[in-house]
Order: sequence, then C-alpha cells, then structure tokens
Amino acid sequence: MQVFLSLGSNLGDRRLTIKKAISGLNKTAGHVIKQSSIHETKPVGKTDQPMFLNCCVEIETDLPPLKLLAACQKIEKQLGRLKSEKDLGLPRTIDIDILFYGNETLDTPKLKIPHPRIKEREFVLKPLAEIKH
Ligand code: GSY
Repeated sequence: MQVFLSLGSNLGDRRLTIKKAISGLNKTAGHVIKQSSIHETKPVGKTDQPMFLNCCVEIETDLPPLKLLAACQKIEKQLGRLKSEKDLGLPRTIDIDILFYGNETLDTPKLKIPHPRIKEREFVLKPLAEIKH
C-alpha cells in the first residue's frame, strides 16, 4: 500500500532526528519511495515554542493501518519522544503522522485516515505537494 506520512521536529538536533526517523521507517514500517525537502516552519497551535522542521515521505508498506501507527509510535519513542509532549503541546523530538493510506478511510479513536487536519496545515501541504501529484 502507498502511504504518505508527515514528520515534524522542534526539539534537539531536528535535522538528525528526522533523518533517523526516516531510516527507522525504512527498517520497520516500509520502503521509503519519496522524500520531500525539509521545510523550516513556524509553530502552529501553541505558538510560543521553537520553529519546526517538517517534511513528508511516501512509503510502500505491507502493514495494516494500526500496525503502521504502532511502528511509527515505536520510532517516536526510540528517538526520545515523550507522550506528554503531544498531550501538552510541548516541543517534540519527533512527530510522525499518517496522512493517507492508499485511498482507504478509517475513523477510530486511535487513528483517523485521511488525517483530519491536513487542509489547515501549511507545514503539511507544502512538503506533501512536492511528492504527491
Ligand atoms: O503533528 C504536528 C505537530 N505540530 C507542528 C508541526 O509539525 N509543525 C508546525 N509548524 N507546527 C506544529 N504544531 C504542531 S502540534
């Protein structure tokens, strides 16, 4: 299945963390086919925090959606991501969001596909436009 993911980091060595996350995806989630350039973006939501680096990747995966989510969360954890960062809107070492999973839709408490906030997030739309036509 062709899947598009969004990655963001605004804590620590942001570029290195994104590189490690993409390498982790390649090893455990699926083959990375395309990667956008990395964009420096202003924080959206809680604005009094450091600038983000964001990018998008396309992967080819055999994992079903919830298993893919678990693989992404494992990579986030390995790279030092704390659950409280997400819950409290704090700076985060790495965030990996599933944007599209082929043409499939999913609406569960754990995971919604397509990601419900794509359209309002320029930090997703710009890198995504580089790799999704
Ligand atoms: O999952 C999104 C995390 N996030 C970001 C982000 O990745 N980039 C920018 N620019 N702002 C953000 N606000 C949140 S939450």
